Amino acid sequence: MRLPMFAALLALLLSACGASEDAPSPGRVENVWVRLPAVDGRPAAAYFEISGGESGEVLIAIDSSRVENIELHETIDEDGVMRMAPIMTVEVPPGETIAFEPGGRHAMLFGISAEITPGTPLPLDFRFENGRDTRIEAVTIGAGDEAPFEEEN
Ligand SMILES: [Cu+2]
Repeated sequence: MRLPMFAALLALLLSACGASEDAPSPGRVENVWVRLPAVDGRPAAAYFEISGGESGEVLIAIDSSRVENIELHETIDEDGVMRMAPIMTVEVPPGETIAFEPGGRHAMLFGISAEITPGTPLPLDFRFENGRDTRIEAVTIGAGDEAPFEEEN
């Protein structure tokens, strides 16, 4: 009678171990902030950091109920002329962090709700290729305000 019980317990323990191996810790989105436009109707820009976790992450989109359209952009230096180009996906390798920061990659927010003023949290839904969604309340600041998070590089 005792042996089947032991076997059942062992099976339970093994399946618990298996579960943790199948689900490596996911990446994270941190330090999310939005600089609102100086003039109403202009786009805002969002900045953040994404870590890849143990398995790596692929960011495919950002949505918000308060913004009509959000695009991912990179900044390209073409013979000293800076211009923006859309990027479709952002691949974050395991253990690495990719920063979206002023002068580099950023998310462009077109048609932002007029109710969002500096200091109003703005919900952003980060969508990943593996089907995971993460909602973050971004910190919003005015056009001339200082960035709210220290840059760590
Ligand atoms: Cu842009």
